[in-house]
Amino acid sequence: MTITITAFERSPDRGKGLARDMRVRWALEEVGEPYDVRLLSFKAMKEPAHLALQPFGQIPTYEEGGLALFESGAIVFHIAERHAGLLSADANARARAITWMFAALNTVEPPVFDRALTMILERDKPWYEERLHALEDSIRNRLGALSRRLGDADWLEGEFSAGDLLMVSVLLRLKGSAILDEYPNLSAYVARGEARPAYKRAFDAQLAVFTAASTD
Ligand code: GTB
Repeated sequence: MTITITAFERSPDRGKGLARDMRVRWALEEVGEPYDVRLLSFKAMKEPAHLALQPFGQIPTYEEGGLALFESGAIVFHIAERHAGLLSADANARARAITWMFAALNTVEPPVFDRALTMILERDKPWYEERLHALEDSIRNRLGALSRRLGDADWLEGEFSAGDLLMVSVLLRLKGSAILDEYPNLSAYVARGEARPAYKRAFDAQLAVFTAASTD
């Protein structure tokens, strides 16, 4: 059954791989599933055809036969459940990896994403510096705990899992920032994720979309 996902026709990140289709592409590459991509303009994302798939008018979505999913975390979980390679066969190890998936999206991503949004949307506001510092404090709080837990391990729970895939995807938003550099083991963790062949294939595929759109 052909898998089709949606992505930005022209990603505002200019191909840096920060949009959330990247984590879905990466998961599909990890498990070796081919996929098609339907590219959407911002306008098309708000039209009924897409809203029927994604009620909030966002990317990514995932379609396979009669199944249509939205929410990148749910999509990665679905892929990990259906295919070997992202969740252990051992029930406890699997449950721990799923816990890290939730931790990535519910505990670490919110302040990381809010910081990025604040830097884009609130730079001219009188509260900008104060809000940025508060968000950076929250991020440090999360990264400090994550760094202590990871220690010198390669991955969060033994083998690479969907938990690592989502955690690295979230941390990548901080790449190049002084904050991530404060935690050398997390910087190395992110670099290990990026060095995975599946990550590179996914990254190149989304970059090719941006490059093609730029030469139109
Ligand atoms: N919780 C949902 C999920 O995980 O799937 C959130 C999906 C979401 O935020 N989608 C964004 C979107 O469609 C794209 S990824 N936005 C358009 C809209 O809401 O109208 C978020 C994103 C956007 C842009 C960048 N960037 O330019 O760097 C990075 C990430």
